[in-house]
Amino acid sequence: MITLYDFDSKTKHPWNMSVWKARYSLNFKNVPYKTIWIEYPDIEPTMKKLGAQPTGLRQDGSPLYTLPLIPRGTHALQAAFRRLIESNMSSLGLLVVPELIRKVVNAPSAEYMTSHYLPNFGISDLATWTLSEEQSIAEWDKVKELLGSVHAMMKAEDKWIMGDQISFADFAVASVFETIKAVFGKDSEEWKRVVSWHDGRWDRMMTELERYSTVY
Ligand SMILES: N[C@@H](CCC(=O)N[C@@H](CS)C(=O)NCC(=O)O)C(=O)O
Repeated sequence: MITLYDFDSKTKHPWNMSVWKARYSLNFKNVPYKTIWIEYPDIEPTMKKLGAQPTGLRQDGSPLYTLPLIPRGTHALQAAFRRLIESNMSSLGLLVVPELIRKVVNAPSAEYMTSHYLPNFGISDLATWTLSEEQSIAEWDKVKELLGSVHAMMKAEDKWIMGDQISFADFAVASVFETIKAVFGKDSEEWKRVVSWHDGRWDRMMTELERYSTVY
């Protein structure tokens, strides 16, 4: 049986968009798997023990080990689409990372994210840091713009990015929504606003995808 390594949290609900893509794919393909929950500082030792390779390099040149962990090939088109989404995630990062640290993740991951992620956003002290109303609107606008670029690639009647055909690209987009939902909550203003964007396309998509979002 496949083991899917995911990030643990206080909510005991998966929040990480990278891992959500893998979960959606496994559920969609009906591949049996079991989730194992770990903390950020445990990724590297766990992967080394399993003999898994690092997925990239940190800025200082040292190897970077990341989740999800289950080796898998991906079609070039899907990979390009995923890169489009991921290369434009800095606004979402600024909106969600501080909230993840404050509310969602457990202490070991909160510490890890504080030292490894917050400096990328220029945040030195989360206790005193807040995002102004104006900044928040501007950052959400950028997230909307990114999703709008996906919406613009699709015809109004298309249910999925490839038209009638569901694909990994849909899971990559839905995973972004899963992170927003996990961080702000499904009753939050933030969630209700984002799923209503682009004529309710995302609300329909997330409702359709509920059947592939079970956490095993
Ligand atoms: N290319 C990978 C990227 C995965 C990735 O960047 N994971 C991050 C969390 S979003 C991670 O595990 N980071 C570990 C760290 O920062 O030490 C994918 O999307 O599958």
